[in-house]
Amino acid sequence: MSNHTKKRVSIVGALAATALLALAACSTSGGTGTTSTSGAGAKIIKVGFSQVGSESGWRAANTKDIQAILTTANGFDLKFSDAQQKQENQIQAIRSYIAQGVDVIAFSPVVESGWDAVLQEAKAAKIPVVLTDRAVDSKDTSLYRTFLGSDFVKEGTLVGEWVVKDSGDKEINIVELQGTTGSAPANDRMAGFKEAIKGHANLKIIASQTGNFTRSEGKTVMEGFLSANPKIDLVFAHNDDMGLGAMEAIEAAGKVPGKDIKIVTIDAVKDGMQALADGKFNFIAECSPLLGQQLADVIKQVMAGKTPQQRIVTEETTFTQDQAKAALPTRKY
Ligand code: GYE
Repeated sequence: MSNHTKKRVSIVGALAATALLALAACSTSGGTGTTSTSGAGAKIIKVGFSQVGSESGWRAANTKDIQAILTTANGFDLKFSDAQQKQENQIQAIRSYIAQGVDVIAFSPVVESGWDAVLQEAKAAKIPVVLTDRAVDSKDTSLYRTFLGSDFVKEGTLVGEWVVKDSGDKEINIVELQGTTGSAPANDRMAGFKEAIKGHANLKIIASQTGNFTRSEGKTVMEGFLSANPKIDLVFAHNDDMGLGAMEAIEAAGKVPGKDIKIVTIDAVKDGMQALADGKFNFIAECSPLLGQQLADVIKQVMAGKTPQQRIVTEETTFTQDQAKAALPTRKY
């Protein structure tokens, strides 16, 4: 976490002119660069990418960005697979990339634990691995070259701090819709949020359950929370999609989301930002899915025999209802 954040990737339009600007703005020298530095005739890099699934608006934007940047024109041959939120599918995909002899394997691990064996196999085959978006808990950090993605603890903390400020000394009953059990963002967001509200006895988490980062499960879990608890003041959802599901459940129960029951979330994808601008959500901590350019840069560094930073943290912000209204028109995802 000591490393400074890299420049936000969304600025890079992947056109030659902007690539030049981006290179000029880059603080490191001799960069392996963004797009066209490899030039014509350079070897195409075979990348095997195992995606978590298609569980959320965040994931859809992340997939789109990676596929738009790791193109043949940019020097990549991308092999992409969707694991449908199942670790066994990811392990199978990684083994198949090893068998195919790709140059680099990149993946976003659905859960944190249980990767050592397959990562050892990649290491034995001398195929470098890049973690994007989510972390693994392997003690042996030589099993991957870098981990690029957000600081999930910080996201949870930012949401918790907003709740502390917004609540004052009112008694607030909180329900928590957790992300996929065992995933880095669920573990870290929960930890950051709890730490932020610690010591505020008026803020109570009265129920927590996973909604697996999906809108439909978020809705079902919220329906259960509503029927079991007469007084719910606030929902902390680990992502926008589950918050949107909760919003539907609250409306169906005849209550007003954003007023009777406040909703705070993480991601800031379009639908979440719209709900915030409409006053149905109350606060969002941003988590950027635009990791494609950083991934492309890191892979080119690795292929050039360079050592990327061990941890690359994405830069992000937070949104109130007014800030969402202002940001929505120019939002990219
Ligand atoms: O917040 C959620 C998605 O890993 C950061 O996964 C990602 C999370 C994101 O399903 O919407």
